[in-house]
Amino acid sequence: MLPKRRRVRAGSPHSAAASSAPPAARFPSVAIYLAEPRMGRSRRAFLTRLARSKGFRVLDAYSSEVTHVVMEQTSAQEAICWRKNMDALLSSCPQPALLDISWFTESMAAGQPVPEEGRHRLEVAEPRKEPLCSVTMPAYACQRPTPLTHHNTILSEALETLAEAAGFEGNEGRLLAFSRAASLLKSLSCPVTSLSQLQGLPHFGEHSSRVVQELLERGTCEEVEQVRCSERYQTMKLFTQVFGVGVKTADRWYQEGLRTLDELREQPQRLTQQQKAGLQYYQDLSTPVGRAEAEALQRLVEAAVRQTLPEATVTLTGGFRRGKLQGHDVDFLITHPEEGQEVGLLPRVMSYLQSQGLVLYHQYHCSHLGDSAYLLSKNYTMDAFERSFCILCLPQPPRAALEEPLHPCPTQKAVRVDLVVTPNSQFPFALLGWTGSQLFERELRRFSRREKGLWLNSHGLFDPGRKTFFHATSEEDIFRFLGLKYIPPEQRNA
Ligand code: DCP
Ligand code: MG
Repeated sequence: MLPKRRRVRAGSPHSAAASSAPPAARFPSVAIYLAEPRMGRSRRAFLTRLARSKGFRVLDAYSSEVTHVVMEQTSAQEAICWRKNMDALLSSCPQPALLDISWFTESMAAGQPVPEEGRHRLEVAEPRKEPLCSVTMPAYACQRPTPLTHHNTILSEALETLAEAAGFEGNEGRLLAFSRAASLLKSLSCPVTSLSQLQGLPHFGEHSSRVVQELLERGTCEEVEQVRCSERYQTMKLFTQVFGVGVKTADRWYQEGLRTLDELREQPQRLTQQQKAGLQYYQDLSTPVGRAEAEALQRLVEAAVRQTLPEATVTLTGGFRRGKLQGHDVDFLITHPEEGQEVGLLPRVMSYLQSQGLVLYHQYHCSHLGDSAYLLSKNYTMDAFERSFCILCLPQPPRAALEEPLHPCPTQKAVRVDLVVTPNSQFPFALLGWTGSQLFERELRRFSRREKGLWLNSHGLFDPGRKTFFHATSEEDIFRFLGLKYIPPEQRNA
């Protein structure tokens, strides 16, 4: 036993012996480090001795053993920054608790470590990792904004490949399931780095989760790679890219053993006029249309419309209205402020374009607007507007003389263009219906029917109970009728 005076000193915070030879720790799971910056050296030494005297383990140097960092007059932001710098010096990353001096003084008073409460912690909310919370992620794509560029491209593209492949097999359910999961990823405000972040999100079934997990762990997904390399997927993609060829036709050709475009060209008797044109201009039509080209085409169409009916307007819609920089075609809506004036407009516009030598191919469909079965149809492909599916010839600006002198410079490019004429009263519905994306439209119609009991298509919004149509003067009106927050076109890239 120590002499009396010595014993007092050993227990005293002023004891030199206390700092040089710390007593055995009473609380082995707690290793405190007192961070000096605001505390100052002498106060730190005093507090160290005090804590040790009460059986706490206080480390002189920051190391991976530290479990509790105590700071004084330090903001949470500074504390995290400090810990980051200190952790950078260590090989492992201990992430000790960052605590205010209040935890320390309360623990000293209690003679034991007190539970760490929120008021003790120097923590700022770090980017939330789990889960991304279904409350903020509504189930329908039309209820949430989806930007063009997002944080999860690799994941969404993989799921979209599986959706596309399912579509090639005619499996609509699977196509929708993968498309909805992909679309959800596009809506997230941060990159997914762990599968747990997707917990509770709608549309994330077992299969989509497995694909995401594999991509997160290995960087690739075997199933997706197999699909991408398969003869079936590649051939179906090739054939359905031909203007006028849908999944059913492509599948029939595939079943018959056809694999290349040359094989198709060898059998012209089996091709429609549209497919022949599609094959003839395949090279150009499979090259994406740029925004500048879409705008140049708009000027050509506007000039033709002005010649025919000066007050009529031409609106660029489809993917370009959603802000896309490229597209597979260019979609235009034509209308006139005075209802009825637009009737018979399209054949005259087409004649004018033809007289200018701009039409390589076109297929005209007359209006079925008088047919109410069309107007109430839930099938989009039956949209009843007067329209023309064309291949227009876009003159190419001449290149600089020195540019690629060995290659002849193309003077024109074939571009797929859809011209659709709508009566003014249906214009907001047509605009909403033709702006897309395709999944956004599908979800909007599903939401209307399921959640609101209303039927929406590109002609109008119908209340089957009251047997009345809603009158809208803008897209905003339609969102309002449906009780939806307005989503601008550039956020409809579902
Ligand atoms: N549309 C639809 N359902 C379909 C086809 C089209 O709802 N089955 C709508 C939504 C599309 C718009 O018409 O966005 C135009 O069709 P496109 O096929 O031209 O699609 P995008 O313009 O969106 O894509 P891209 O940029 O490839 O042309
Ligand atoms: Mg388009």
